[in-house]
Amino acid sequence: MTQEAAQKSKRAIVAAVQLSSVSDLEFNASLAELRQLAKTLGFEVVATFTQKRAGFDKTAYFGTGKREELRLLREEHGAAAILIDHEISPSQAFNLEKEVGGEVMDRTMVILEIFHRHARSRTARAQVEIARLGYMAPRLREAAKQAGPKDRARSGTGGRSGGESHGELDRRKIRDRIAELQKELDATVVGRKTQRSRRQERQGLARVALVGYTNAGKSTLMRALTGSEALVADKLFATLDTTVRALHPDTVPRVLVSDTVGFIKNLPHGLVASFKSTLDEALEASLLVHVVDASDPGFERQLAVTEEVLDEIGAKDVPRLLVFNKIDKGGDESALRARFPASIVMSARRDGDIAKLHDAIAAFFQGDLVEAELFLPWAAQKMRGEVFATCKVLEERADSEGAFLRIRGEPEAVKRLYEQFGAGNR
Ligand SMILES: Nc1nc2c(ncn2[C@@H]2O[C@H](COP(=O)(O)OP(=O)(O)O)[C@@H](O)[C@H]2O)c(=O)[nH]1
Ligand SMILES: [Mg+2]
Repeated sequence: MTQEAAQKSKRAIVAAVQLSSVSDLEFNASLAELRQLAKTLGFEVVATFTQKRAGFDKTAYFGTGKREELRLLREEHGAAAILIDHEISPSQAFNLEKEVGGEVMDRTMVILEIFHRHARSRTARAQVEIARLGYMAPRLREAAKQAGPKDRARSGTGGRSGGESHGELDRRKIRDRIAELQKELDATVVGRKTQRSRRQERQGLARVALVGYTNAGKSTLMRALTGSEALVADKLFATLDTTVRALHPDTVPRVLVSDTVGFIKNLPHGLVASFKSTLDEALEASLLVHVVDASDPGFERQLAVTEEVLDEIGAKDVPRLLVFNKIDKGGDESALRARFPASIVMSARRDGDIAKLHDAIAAFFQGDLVEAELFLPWAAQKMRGEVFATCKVLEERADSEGAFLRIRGEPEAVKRLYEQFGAGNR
């Protein structure tokens, strides 16, 4: 419904009421996430506007004086949209829009719009459309009510649902359409059984999907891994299109990388099913690169939730590569390496790290990992870090002179270590 082209580089203000029960930390994290989501939709966030309040204003979410302030701020920045960090009622949105101007979108609408653009499979598209229609229905009702009985020509708040007319007719159409989609979904439950074979069929194609929470750095890594930086700079919307690109520099076999929506910390309850459906594409990958923001204090919970949901949608047996990103910003590098020895701890800001990730992905598909036996004398124990960082340690024994390690890794890395510490050098 929304015209993507029309939203190109639209300026937006992110706005929210902070209730007294909500800590600054929680409030700011949610705002940061909404800014990130807005960026995903192609908005340029020009300001953040907040008010502390005991409750939301029933009429228009913000209090009277604040509404006027927001109107001035919007005009000052020439912002086309106000993004509210809560789900607000149709009448609140309508009234706020009337006073402040521009288009008011609440958190739910922003997320639905992102899901809509990412839903690829038939199931996902049906699932997301049901959620969108369910969200739209009361808003159309409100718009029809506001327009009055005589003028029902304009419906849909803010003109974002262009094309709809005659509130009542629309409502009936929506009901019918939801029923139709639901039927389609029920039918595809059977189709799910064939999903496994579809996956096997595509296994010939080397496909990687990046999964993980919003803001973990998936899109950044996607760009770095596929060398599409220039393309993105030129074309603001590049990340919104079906993002499937080949690993760069080229590999044999050619590996295709795709980006996913990303888990959302503050996901409205009504959107859980549609979110999961957008992860469908993860099922078609032969490798899931699970990106975790190592600098986020809540990363452990996020990691666990991601794994749980992936299991739930049937991706349990898709191999994973765990990547702790943003280590330049924070996080305990050695603790992570010790706890997750098979993971990659890195920063998207370091070219060398990107190369390492690129090679690890390529190696997965090349299946050319080699094994070797090393002997690290006690005097060379400081090399342990490198061994664990570049290879998987399959076995480890120690004696009075040092440690004996059986490792598996990329030929290059193994060769380098073997030349120095090959068991024969003992
Ligand atoms: N410091 C630091 N910032 C990063 C790193 N990777 C990504 N970012 C930043 O984190 C933010 C979110 O990245 P993005 O790729 O959009 O995350 P996505 O939501 O997972 O796609 C952006 O501002 C990036 O520039 C990293 O390794 N270190
Ligand atoms: Mg992204």
